[in-house]
Amino acid sequence: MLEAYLPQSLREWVHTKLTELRALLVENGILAAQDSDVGESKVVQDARTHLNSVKSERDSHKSDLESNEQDLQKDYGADDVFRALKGQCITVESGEYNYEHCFMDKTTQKPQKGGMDTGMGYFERIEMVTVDEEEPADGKGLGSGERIALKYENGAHCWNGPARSTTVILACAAENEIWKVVEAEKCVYRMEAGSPAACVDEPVSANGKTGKKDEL
Ligand code: MAN
Repeated sequence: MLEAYLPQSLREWVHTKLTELRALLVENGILAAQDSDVGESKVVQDARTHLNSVKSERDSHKSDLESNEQDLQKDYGADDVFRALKGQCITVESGEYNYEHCFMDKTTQKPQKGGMDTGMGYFERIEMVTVDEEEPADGKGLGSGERIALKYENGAHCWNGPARSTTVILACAAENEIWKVVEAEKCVYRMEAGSPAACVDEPVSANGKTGKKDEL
């Protein structure tokens, strides 16, 4: 290159200067060191590291975005009343078990004597059911009319039977509280529960009454 056309003395001077300049550029991360294993200058390596970290940040935002979008598609009931209760858990003792209901998440049977918990289903959907029951004096019952039912399915498999499932039927009450648990058929559970989230004006049933119970 250039050096070859110069007189010997100048050639040496230029060579020294070029070598110094190259060393300076390498030192400042602008040029890759010639014997570098990576073959990349420090600025290129830094840029690549930065790029990779921004990419992984982007990927995690993307998956957050997707799960939020999916969540927004889910049915959380009229006016999204169950969104605020999601993940909130209530428990009741019944027979040899404690039964837990975690709103919009899952139901669980926990032996009082210790041992393994049994999954009674994961939240699947909201349905409406018609009930007609004598209301106990303390008001802790479903009464009669249309009620919201939270369906939990695909729980632990029942020996010689179906996967456990739970229907949580809600009536309007001041507190979130499980009133009663029954195993209607083997491994098919029904919880009767009170919740302020059931005190909504909708839906209006065929007889024009709302899900609201009279005393509240
Ligand atoms: C456990 C409990 C019961 C269920 C039986 C079925 O004992 O989950 O509720 O009926 O298993 O084998």
